Amino acid sequence: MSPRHRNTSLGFAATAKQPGAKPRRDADARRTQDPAACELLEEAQARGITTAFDRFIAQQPQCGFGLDGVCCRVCLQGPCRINPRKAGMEKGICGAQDYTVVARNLARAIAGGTACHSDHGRHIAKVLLHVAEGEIGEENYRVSDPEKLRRIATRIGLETEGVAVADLARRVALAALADYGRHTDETCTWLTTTITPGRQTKFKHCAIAPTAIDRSITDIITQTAMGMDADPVNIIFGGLKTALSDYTGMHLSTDLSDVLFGTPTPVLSQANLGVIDPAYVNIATHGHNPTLSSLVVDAAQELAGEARQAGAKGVNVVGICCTGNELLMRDGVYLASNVAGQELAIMTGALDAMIVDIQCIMPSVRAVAECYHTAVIATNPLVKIPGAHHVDFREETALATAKEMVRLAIRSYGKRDPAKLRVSEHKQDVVAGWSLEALFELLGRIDADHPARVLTDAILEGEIRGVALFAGCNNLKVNHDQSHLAILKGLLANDVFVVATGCSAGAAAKAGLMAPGSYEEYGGEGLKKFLARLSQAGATRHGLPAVFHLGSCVDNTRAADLWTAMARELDVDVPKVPFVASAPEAMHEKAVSIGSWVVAMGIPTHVGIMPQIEGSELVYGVGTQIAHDVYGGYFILDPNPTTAVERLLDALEYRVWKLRVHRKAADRFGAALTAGY
Ligand code: NFS
Ligand code: SF4
Repeated sequence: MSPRHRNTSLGFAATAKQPGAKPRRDADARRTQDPAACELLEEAQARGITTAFDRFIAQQPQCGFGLDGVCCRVCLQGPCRINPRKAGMEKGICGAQDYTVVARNLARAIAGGTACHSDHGRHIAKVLLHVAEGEIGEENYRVSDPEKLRRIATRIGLETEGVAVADLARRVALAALADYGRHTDETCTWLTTTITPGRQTKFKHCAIAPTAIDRSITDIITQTAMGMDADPVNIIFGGLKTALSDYTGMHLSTDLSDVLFGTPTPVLSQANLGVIDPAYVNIATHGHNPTLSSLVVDAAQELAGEARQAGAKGVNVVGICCTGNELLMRDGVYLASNVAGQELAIMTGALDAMIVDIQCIMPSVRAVAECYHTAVIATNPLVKIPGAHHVDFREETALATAKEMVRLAIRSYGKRDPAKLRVSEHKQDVVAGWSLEALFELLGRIDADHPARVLTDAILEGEIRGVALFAGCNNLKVNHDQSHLAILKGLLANDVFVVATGCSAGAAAKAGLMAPGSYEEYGGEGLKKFLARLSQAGATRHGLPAVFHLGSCVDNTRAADLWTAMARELDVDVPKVPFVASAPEAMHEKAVSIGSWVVAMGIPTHVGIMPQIEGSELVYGVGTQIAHDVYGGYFILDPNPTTAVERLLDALEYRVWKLRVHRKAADRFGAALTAGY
């Protein structure tokens, strides 16, 4: 078994305890790699404003039972804290053992993540349905990519010939909604129609193919209640079924967002807090759902004149977290920050409003805003923040409501305190917008009929070593962005083709790893050669980046489509594809559910923050070893970026070596490549 790690031993808290360590406030610079965040943490110190960075330290030491996942609060007899080494504490009051409690907590985290993503997907599907039925006016939403709509319809087996766009949109939306509440035994449509036949069989054999998203969430909560399942392996299988529902909800969310808002194409923009320009009325959209933020962008354009009357140059919309990624991908909207920097955006003193929708919004933004003029506006009935404005955002009146919020920001602009301006100079150019379609267009310059083959050929010929997906959050247990950047740079220098989503993409963007031409600085010789070939094979509007921005967290399914396409091209199942994933700073329950389905799909998955499973050798072993035997994917749990790079490269090398050996054998004996898992 791998050595155990405690994140706190790596974090700042432990450093501060060393003899002679500087007092905690002066050491804030060591909490982040981001130069803009560093400046604003100093500003916070000067103004006596508390941030998440401070509260992390105040929380130390965190409870060991919680860190190990052995604290059970499932029933009111608890909390029961399990300690196998202490007589009388080996079991909870009901007799639940460490492995049951750890597996239960893990499965419930997967349920939480799945609920978040699938709620987001359901919302998008309902908007599409209401657009198709004419209940929402054109000024609010419309089908922006009818071609993608047709491709999706064909994929899920709908007749498209001679069917009008609105009718097709209605049928596709209804098919998506059916994946939420089916009562029969068929597997979710968005799962079966997007994965390899090998994965379909595997999921059926393990009985983890979900029939309905909502059902699998209810099932796992039931399965993990007091007095229900005590078998950790059965609980984990239940968790994986829920995680595959997560995949389903995410995939349909990405698909239908592309239909409504357009499939991203390469676009030039900028990232980091320096995009907040004091000459403009600045509005940050923060959260996840593009239905709100995309309308704020429209409203901002329409009301630029009113902003000018108020003395500003116009309205500047910037993004935070995944709604920022959605806008960056489609409209080239500036990305201000990933999740850890959300409070810091307010401390520039030039943010006039922060409009939030769902997920990853720290309640503290309101408290920080109290020291400034920034209006915090919550918009979702499930997200109310005491003291913040609340505007009920409804799709039928979306544009009107968005305008109302932009006007509020313009009024707020007039209340700025010049003495509090702390504008940052730090920003980097970014070329984003790499939907799978855009990526395939790029690869298709070399082989238009087989874009995925361009990647697999380059891997088999040794030009590049494989593909890596970077995903996930920031986690204040470690230095902000440090692990993202260290592992990204390590893999790039070793010729790995890298795609990124979510806050990991944010880290790459802010650090210049998505700047046009940045591959020349960060890529190893092979990767440079590969990307230069692509670049020269067609007219490039913007230079290619080192790291390709695939979108928000729900867009991790774009990466899944990529490894599925590579598997098809190689004529193998996913566990043989040289593809790895890494979430260097996983934080949210959503990261737990994503990591779980990525592993079930057959991908070696690094996580740089120890999940709360160390209290059970059994559960730890299932995730890191048994998963490999069953699914081909497994977790690499390693908070050390240097060894993480080595282990990810090893995983790629092993797969490439195996492919080459099998290919030789297949050529020699005329056999198929698909033997094994
Ligand atoms: Ni993903 Fe995006 Fe960021 Fe983590 Fe939160 S914003 S959905 S959960 S923190 S990557
Ligand atoms: Fe304790 Fe069992 Fe209740 Fe959990 S379910 S709190 S272990 S009695």
